[in-house]
Amino acid sequence: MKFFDKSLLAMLALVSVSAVSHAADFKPRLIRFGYGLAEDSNQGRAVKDFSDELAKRTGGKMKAKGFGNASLGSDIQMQNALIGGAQEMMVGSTATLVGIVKDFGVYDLPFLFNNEKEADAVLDGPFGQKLAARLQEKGLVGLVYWENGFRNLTNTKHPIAKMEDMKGIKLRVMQNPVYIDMFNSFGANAVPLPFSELFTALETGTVDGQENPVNTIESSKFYEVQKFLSITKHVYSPWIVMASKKWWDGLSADEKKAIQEAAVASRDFERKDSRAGAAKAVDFLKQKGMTVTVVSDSEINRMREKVKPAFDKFAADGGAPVVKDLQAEIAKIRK
Ligand code: TK8
Repeated sequence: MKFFDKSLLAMLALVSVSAVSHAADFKPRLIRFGYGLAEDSNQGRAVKDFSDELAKRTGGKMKAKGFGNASLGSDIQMQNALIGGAQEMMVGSTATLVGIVKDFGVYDLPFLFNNEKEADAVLDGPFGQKLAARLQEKGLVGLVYWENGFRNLTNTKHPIAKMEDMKGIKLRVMQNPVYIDMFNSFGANAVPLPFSELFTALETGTVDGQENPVNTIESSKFYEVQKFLSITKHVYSPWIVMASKKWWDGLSADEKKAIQEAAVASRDFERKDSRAGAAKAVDFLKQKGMTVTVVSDSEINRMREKVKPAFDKFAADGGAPVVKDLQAEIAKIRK
């Protein structure tokens, strides 16, 4: 009996030692994951999904807590908090990264992608990965791209069916020169503002309109303060999930792997969720009283022509190589 006890103990000890030596290296960690949209949005649901996926992979040791509604700050404020190491993770528009890596403006050039499939291929392929990797030297780790989506216009003044209808509309755009040039060239008065100030700006009439994917127009309740929706799909807008490089460098290899895997899983979840939501959003917005105008292909082509100088300006400002790379990549995908 005594012998049995001892050998059992020894065996247990051996088992537990080997279990420890094979166990992945996870520390208990709380990740503050900030985002700009409502909790009940495609962005909020995907942050929740990331958090579940990460807990699953780390036996609950690594926890990501979502902070929605820009409660940790606007996209740009959060980028800076990540760089400084005061916040661990965020998701936001690639468009707001132009102050850090100017070439991110390339995704904002209008009418680049014909559909989501092309966007996925570019973003997940070598082009998107190479551009994301350039954030590292600036203190950010770009993990995956999520879908924000094709952007459409809303305003309070009148239906917009053609470029001329934008004349004089005070239109909030993201803080990004490509957007400013694009909408000014269409005849609108582009007003750059952080997303976190947008609802109030629309409500108080500081601006007449804005442009965002239909999912966001729904989840941010812009239908409460906007009457007219025009389907223009002028830009396919990506979101990018990022981590603070300062923080990332202190993680074990296992921890990094778990985050990367959870990020990829959340990306697949988010794209499905966003696409399902976008398919239903226009009907929802009509029910809420919005007047919807589908801008014709011939009017879109006129906009495409009109906006060429904005393309040329981006290229002349040092963007030429990245535009060329992206166009070559798109051409490859279309073949
Ligand atoms: C949310 C923003 C938003 C973007 C915008 O923080 O600013 O209009 O489309 O999704 O990143």
